[in-house]
Amino acid sequence: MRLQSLLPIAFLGSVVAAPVADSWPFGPLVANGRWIQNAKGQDVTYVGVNWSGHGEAMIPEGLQYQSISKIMSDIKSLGLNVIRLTFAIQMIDEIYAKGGADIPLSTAFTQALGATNGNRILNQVLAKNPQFTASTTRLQVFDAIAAEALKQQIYVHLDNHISKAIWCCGETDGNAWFGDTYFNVANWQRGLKYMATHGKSWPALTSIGLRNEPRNPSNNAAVARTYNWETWYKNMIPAGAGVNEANADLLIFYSGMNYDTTLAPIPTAADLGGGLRFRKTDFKYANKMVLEIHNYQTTATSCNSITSGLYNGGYNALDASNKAVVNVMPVVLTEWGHDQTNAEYRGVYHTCLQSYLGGLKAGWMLWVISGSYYVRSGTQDYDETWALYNHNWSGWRQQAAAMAIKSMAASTV
Ligand SMILES: *[C@@H]1O[C@H](CO)[C@@H](O)[C@H](O)[C@H]1NC(C)=O
Ligand SMILES: CC(=O)N[C@H]1CO[C@H](CO)[C@@H](O)[C@@H]1O
Repeated sequence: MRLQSLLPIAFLGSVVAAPVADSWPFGPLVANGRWIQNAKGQDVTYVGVNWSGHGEAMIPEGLQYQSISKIMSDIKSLGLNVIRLTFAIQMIDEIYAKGGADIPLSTAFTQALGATNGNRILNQVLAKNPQFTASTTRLQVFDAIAAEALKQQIYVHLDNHISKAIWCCGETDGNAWFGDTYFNVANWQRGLKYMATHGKSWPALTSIGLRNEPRNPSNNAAVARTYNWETWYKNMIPAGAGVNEANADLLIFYSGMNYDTTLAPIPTAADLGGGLRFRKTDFKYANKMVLEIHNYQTTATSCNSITSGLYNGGYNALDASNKAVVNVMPVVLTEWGHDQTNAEYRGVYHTCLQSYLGGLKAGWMLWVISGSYYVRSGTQDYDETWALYNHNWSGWRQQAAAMAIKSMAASTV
């Protein structure tokens, strides 16, 4: 653990303030029954936002508009305690292809936005974040975010969002399922291990999601034939084992099928096909396993229809009183969200999740903080109406909606 590995530094009389197990984040975090807990045995409920870094530039969004420290303090001001920081496997593939060297920001922006715009955005990033230079690498930006997260005591949850760095997610984007056009399984496992290992230098990093929103690769018949729970198990289990081997401190998040809207057979250890059943006690790192679910039933008119679907789709894992539940585990809603420009923050969907998750004291991460994207689906400086931030990341898009998130955070933790 960190304390032990840092002892030699202390004996050498270093004045460097080294992270120790008795300081925040009091890690490593563990899964104990339905709770995530810190090393002091206290329950930790994640409440946070997505912050993507898996787009074409493979650089966390918004840095041309705002400094990392201000973004973090704005997140903190809402009472949020975690960022879901997304990355693309392509970034790690490129690092391997260059013998371990990552690409500098100048190249990354030019490749993603073209020479003129890439250079312009780079200069804006350097103006807002003067700790960087044109030769700072993408991974060094992730490092800087993780360092700021430590400073402001915000947990970092890394998420492998996609393989090829593009807007996610669709059934025909080539990233849908294990073995799909861009979803090379060996590269994926390698990339996860790389980030888990690299993240050992980020004390704020407490967990990692193996893969965002597995889904039916509907334009790829050969791969679509393997779209089932058996294949899910045969891929997710080795990937999680690899992460645990690379960095035993991390919680490992398992997302389900149909865009991670269902993990139905997992809590009850139902037959997955091929004689397989998910039993957490089969794994020596069972105390690192967490389930993650997404929900976007934004037009629901009844709260019951949302909560019964959530319960049967995986939230029953929280329910130790349910005799059918074999795997009692933490469940985190790592994505949900809605338009931030209208009154949806007062609607059925939002208020339902607020009361359900608040009642369960179960964690969540809102999609999304990003007021705009460097580029999304071919449009540069794309405006994100679902974002907490306004377009230029200078303030909340709608004050009342942001305050609804703040009160939801307060009522969940
Ligand atoms: C940022 O956006 C806000 C809200 O739309 C606007 O009032 C402000 O002038 C913008 N700031 C800059 C520097 O463009
Ligand atoms: C910051 C951000 O946009 N994060 C991701 C949150 O989830 C959605 C849906 O998968 C992604 O598209 C976003 O990129």
